[in-house]
Amino acid sequence: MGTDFSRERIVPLADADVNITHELPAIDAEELDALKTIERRLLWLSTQMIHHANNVRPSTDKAKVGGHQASSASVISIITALYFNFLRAGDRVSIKPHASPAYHAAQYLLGNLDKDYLPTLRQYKGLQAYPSRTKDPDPVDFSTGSVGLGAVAPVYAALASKYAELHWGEGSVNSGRFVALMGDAELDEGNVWETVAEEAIRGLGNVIWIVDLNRQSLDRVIPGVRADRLKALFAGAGWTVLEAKYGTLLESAMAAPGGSALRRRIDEMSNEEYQALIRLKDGAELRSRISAVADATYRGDILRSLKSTPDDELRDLIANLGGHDLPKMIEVLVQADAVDDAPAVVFAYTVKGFGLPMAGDPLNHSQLLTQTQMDALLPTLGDGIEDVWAGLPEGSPAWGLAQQAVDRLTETHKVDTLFDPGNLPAKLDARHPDTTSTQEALGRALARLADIDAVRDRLVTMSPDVATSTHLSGWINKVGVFAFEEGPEYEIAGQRMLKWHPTPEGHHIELGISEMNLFMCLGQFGLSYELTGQHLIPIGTVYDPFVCRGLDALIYSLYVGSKMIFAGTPAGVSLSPEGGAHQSAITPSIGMELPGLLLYEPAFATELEWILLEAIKQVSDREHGLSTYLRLSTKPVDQTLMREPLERFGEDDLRRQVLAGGYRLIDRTVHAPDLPASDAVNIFVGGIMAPEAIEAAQRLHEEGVAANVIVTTSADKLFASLQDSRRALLRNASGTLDLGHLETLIPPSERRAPIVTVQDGASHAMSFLGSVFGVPVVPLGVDEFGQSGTRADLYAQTGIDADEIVNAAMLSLELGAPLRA
Ligand SMILES: Cc1ncc(C[n+]2csc(CCOP(=O)(O)OP(=O)(O)O)c2C)c(N)n1
Ligand SMILES: [Mg+2]
Repeated sequence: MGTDFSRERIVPLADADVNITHELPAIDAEELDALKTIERRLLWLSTQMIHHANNVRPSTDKAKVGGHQASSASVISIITALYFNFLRAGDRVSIKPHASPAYHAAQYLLGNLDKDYLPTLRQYKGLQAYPSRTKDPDPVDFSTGSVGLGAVAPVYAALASKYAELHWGEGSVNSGRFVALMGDAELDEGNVWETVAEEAIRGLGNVIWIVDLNRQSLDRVIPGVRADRLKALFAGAGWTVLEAKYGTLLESAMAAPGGSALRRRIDEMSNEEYQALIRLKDGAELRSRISAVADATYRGDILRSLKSTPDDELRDLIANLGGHDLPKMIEVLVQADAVDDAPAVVFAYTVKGFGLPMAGDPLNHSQLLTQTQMDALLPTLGDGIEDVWAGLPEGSPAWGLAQQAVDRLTETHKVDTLFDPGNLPAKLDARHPDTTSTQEALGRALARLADIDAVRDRLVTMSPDVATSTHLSGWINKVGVFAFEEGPEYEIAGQRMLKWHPTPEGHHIELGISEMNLFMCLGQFGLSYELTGQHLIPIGTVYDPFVCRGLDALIYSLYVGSKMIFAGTPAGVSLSPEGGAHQSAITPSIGMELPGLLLYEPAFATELEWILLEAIKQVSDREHGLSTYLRLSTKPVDQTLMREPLERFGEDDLRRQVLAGGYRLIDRTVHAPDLPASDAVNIFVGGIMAPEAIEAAQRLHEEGVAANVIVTTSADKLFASLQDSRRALLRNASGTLDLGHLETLIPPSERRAPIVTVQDGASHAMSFLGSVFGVPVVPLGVDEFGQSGTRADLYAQTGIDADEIVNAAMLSLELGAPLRA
């Protein structure tokens, strides 16, 4: 099993010596017996849940149901130790995806899950395939499923908890320790290491990771030396590394005469050899294989250490790993808990499928026991039960232990601090110059919010090393940078002087350049209300093209129901000379298509302010509110272009329209009343391309074409309101045909007009607009990988400048001619 790492090498780092001064827990024989009864019942129930779903429940569509008996079996002892001994109220736990049946079985024994749910694994509205905080019937703290993501989520939740405690004092949160039980192959995912190495979490003491080190993934037994390398990586990143390698039985054999040879032999053998050995049924053969070493003294010592173990007990001895040994697991968890100046990781050595006939089989990941095997298992695991779904017999010692766990886990510390959007000003009215960008406007809007105590209080910004280049300096100067302890103050000379002074009172979290970490952190801060009781409103900034680098974490965060705000900036090709690698094209679709997320792409500072205030309101509505993605730009835009529509509509109405997805900035009936409606064109323009669309419309008017310019602040909202009304029609045949906000944007008299869409993003994103009215659409946008250049160069190259908009309008009229004839 690879070379053993001595404690000395793993634990004491320069500054992280684990000084364990507390008493290790003494578990008496009675308690251990009761725990073992629970362990057996959990193994039975989780195996039975999967068996029932696959082999008993009628299959209606002949599809594979699936479930992972071996993965669950691997962590039964760890889950027993956690829920029936270690955990207490306020602890938040992430459970590896494939152990969902084991988790639900534990919740059943703790009275948090109705018995009726046990036969519903992977059934519609039943127990979900992987733990889900939004869909499972019992309480799940962290959803898992995409390996690696659920594993790191508790780290950022722990950071949110610590942030809240440092701002509002000890006892201000209802959360305790943050624990992740993860599969060892999850450590293959890069996002795990991005988190492990993240400076912002260094010193976070309330995090415990437990790695289920069964040395098997989906396809294979993982090569042996890996575990050592992994431990060294954690230690190098400042984590405290602990292990539960051997169980108490094996440890006492290793302490007996000849025992050091036995330890050496097991330590040095490959994972593959170890897995093969523990699958041997014949004890005599196992003895001869384990002692098959060339050196006679070495061989003699191994045999001596095993002398008192009869053949029929030898396999249990050799397979007695720490992760299946309750006293060992409880001991190591208490040690991990004592580490309060660094995250702790426990390597719990296990056998995949432990306790089942498939234990250690290299191909057991998706294996299922047969009915015959289940029948044979029941007498050994079922403790005489007749009902396969039976819980613990009332009054039994195991039942008593479960009741104690229920008492320990019952939350009594209530914290409920939801931000009241009534604290928001009706408007921000930050002072913006006549020409400014939406990115600068965000910076100024946040700096205004920093002056309002009740709002600043709940806001926390975060950025992966791009805070200054996304214009957060003004905000940071007012609210400070967050750190667990006060750091030195220095100034950064830049566009404007930036004070960089980390303190526990700061409101900006600076992350390393990891967009994964940004979206994981945003996601968990966006659940702080649910996980800690303290409502935090996270606002992130990230270069728009790099939203894609954190995309999986963004999707995860939305999947788990987080409510956050972020700005992707600068977006598109408008950052011009900064080049192709920094240009984003497909992000509008990401913003439009992800559930739970609203995409806004404003053109003007005033729009940005309204949208930001709305976004804060949205995240304060924990039931129905959505997250908001602001796709922004560094392009300077003439703000006076918005004056006329502001006057025409009045502030309230224009604001309503901006939030609903768009407004008519150029209205042919106002700006070209004499031109015939029969030849009208509707130009839908995404945010910052408004000036080009306005110029094109003016030229079209001169050429006798009645063009409208609809500034599309949110193609997402336009599509969503259309979808809502279509869905209502589909589901309730008596509804009326309604185009959502498009109903008022395009009056019936203009619905035959062809459409041009233009956006500093992929042309496809807004092209759906043609189908709404059944008219031709000529979509303009960024459909190629870019290069450096002036804005004019790049707009001309990609075909989104005023010339191309005029051409596209003429083409659309031609295409639409037969329709109008
Ligand atoms: C991101 C992602 N990639 C691939 C998978 C498919 N997958 C499911 S489990 C698994 C192996 C997991 O091994 P490990 O974490 O060691 O868990 P074990 O089953 O051994 O408990 C893989 C590759 C997944 N769920 N998520
Ligand atoms: Mg594994």
